[in-house]
Parts: sequence; C-alpha cells; structure tokens
Amino acid sequence: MTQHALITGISGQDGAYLARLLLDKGYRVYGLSPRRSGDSTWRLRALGVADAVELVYGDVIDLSSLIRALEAAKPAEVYNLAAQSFVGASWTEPVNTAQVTGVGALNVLEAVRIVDPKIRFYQASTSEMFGMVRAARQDESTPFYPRSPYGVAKLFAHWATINYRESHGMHASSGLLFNHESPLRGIEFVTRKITDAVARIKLGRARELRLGNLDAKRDWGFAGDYVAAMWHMLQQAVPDDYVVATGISHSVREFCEAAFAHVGLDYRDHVVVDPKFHRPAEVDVLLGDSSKAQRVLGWTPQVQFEALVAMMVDADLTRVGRE
Ligand code: GDR
Repeated sequence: MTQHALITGISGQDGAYLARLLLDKGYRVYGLSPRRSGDSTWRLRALGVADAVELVYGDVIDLSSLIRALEAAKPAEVYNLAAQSFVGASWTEPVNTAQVTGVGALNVLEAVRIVDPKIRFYQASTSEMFGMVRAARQDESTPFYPRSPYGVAKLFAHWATINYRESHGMHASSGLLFNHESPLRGIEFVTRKITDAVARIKLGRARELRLGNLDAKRDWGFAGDYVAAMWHMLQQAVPDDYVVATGISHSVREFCEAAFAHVGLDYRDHVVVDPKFHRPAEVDVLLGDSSKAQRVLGWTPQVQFEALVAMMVDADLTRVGRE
C-alpha cells in the first residue's frame, strides 16, 4: 500500500527537498498550501517535483483547515515545516511569529490527535533554541536559552511536541536542526544573500554587499542531507528528539571569504558592515553534536562546508547570468 505523507511548509527550502526524498521512496506526497498570492512552487519546480505533489488547502493557524487537510490526505506521516522562519523578522512581527511558528505547531499536533493519533509527527525544531549557549557543543541535553521571538516560539512548539508524546502517546519527534542551506535558500538568509551578491558582483551587476555581524558563527550543513534525518526519525519504533548538525562551525566572515574566493575575489573589497543588519539580541556561536543521530538513525552529513559554498555560488552564477 502506498504511504501518504503531508508536509506543511512545502513551499520552503526543506519542504522541496523532503518532498523529493519522499517521492523517491514511493510516497504519495501532499503539501499544505495556504491561499496566499505569489509563486509558491518555484522550489518544487526547481527539483522537478511540482507536478508530483498534491497541494491541499490549509493553514497552520486555522485548526479546522488542518483537520480537513488530514481527512483528505490520509497521511501516515506529517512533517511540520511551516513557520515564520526568518529570525531577523521575528522582532518586527513577534506576534505573527508566535502564532505561526509556535501555536501553528500546536494546531497541527491537535489536528493529528483529533483525526488519527497514530499518524507519525515530525516537528522542525532548531538550534536557535540554544541561543545563548550553555555548552560549547550543543546536544539533546543542553539547556535552552532562546534569544529571539522566533526562538521563543520554536521552544513552545518543541515542548508541545514532547507534551503530546507524553500525554497522548503520540509518535511525535523533534529534529533540532542546525543551519542548513542550499541553492533553494531564501535570499533573506545570510548564506544566500552572500552567494547571490557574489554572483552579481562577479557578473558586474553590483559592487558591494552590506551585512550585519560578520563574527557570528554557525554550524552550516546542506539542506538536502538534513531532510533525510527527518525521515529516519519517523521510521524509528519510538519517537525522540535528535540534534542534526555537522559538528563544525564557521563565521559569517569565513563564509564570505570562501564564497568570494570561489570566483577569484577578495571579500574585503566588497563587504560593508551596516549596523542596520545587526539584531537586537544575537546568537554568537552555534556548534552541534549530532552523535545521537549518527548512532541511532545512522545519519551522517554528506556535503562539507567548502562544497556547500561552491554549490550555492555556482547556482547563483547560473541564475544571475540568465536574468
Ligand atoms: P539564522 O540564519 O538566524 O541562524 O537562522 P541567518 O542566515 O538569517 O543568520 C545567520 C547569522 O548571520 C548573521 N548576519 C546576517 N544575517 C542575515 N540574515 N542578513 C545579514 O545581512 C547578516 N549579516 C550577518 C546573523 O546575525 C546571524 O548571526 C536560520 C533560519 O533558517 C532559522 O529558521 C533556523 O531555525 C536556523 O537557521 C537554524
């Protein structure tokens, strides 16, 4: 029998990679689609899966729409990837972030409990919950200290997931994913902002790149690798929480250095620090320990930092070149 899966946030970077992975495994894939204007399927098209995915109407802030979507899709697995996911924007829209990123996850859990509590559930938790880090390397036992309205909302969703597991016996798991990037990353995130600018500068369409804190360090992996960890979590006999990371961190400055160097440029000639991009509270450094995911799920990251930077710069050179 064909397994059905429902992905919320299917129009995002992870939604597209996860849809492709599940389709390759023979799933019938449904994507929750809120009725908003704008092209929401370009990432699915980029991966060649737009026609294979069935979109069902629903919005994570509307419980009744979720119940209807679950009744229509009849999934065995639900992946909750929907969120207001840009940390920087969460200070200007904290209430919307709390509703979509926090209460939205609770709505999906509640819809699953009402429609069929045997449906397996995945919650997209995040390294942002570690915030002002309490340990040099963060693993599943590291205490949380979120530093943004986004991190606070994600923490609510994370504990709601654990609470539904413990209260209702649901197969609900959380992936504490560290930053994961790809050519499908939104332009508002620092890695894509950099690689897009590198392409524009290289091709003579721009001269400078304005950034905020160059000293922030992140543990950057490849989104295509990380969605496999999500799937593995839902194949386990028991639900649990897992850190997913590469175990290596680099500064924003190092990302700039590598991206500009890839096209023979020196980032110091083009990057300008602009206080406008500084955040009211910063997460200075994140470094994940994914030993548990490696041991239990058999998951390991495949794409290393340098290859990731090169992949993103090359994709943007092609994209900007076509414009
Ligand atoms: P992050 O990603 O906040 O870690 O969350 P982002 O790429 O936005 O920022 C990373 C770091 O770069 C610094 N920075 C800038 N960031 C942006 N966006 N724009 C700039 O101009 C700039 N200059 C410096 C930031 O201050 C920060 O320290 C991402 C999101 O995908 C979350 O949804 C996800 O949960 C986490 O990763 C894991």
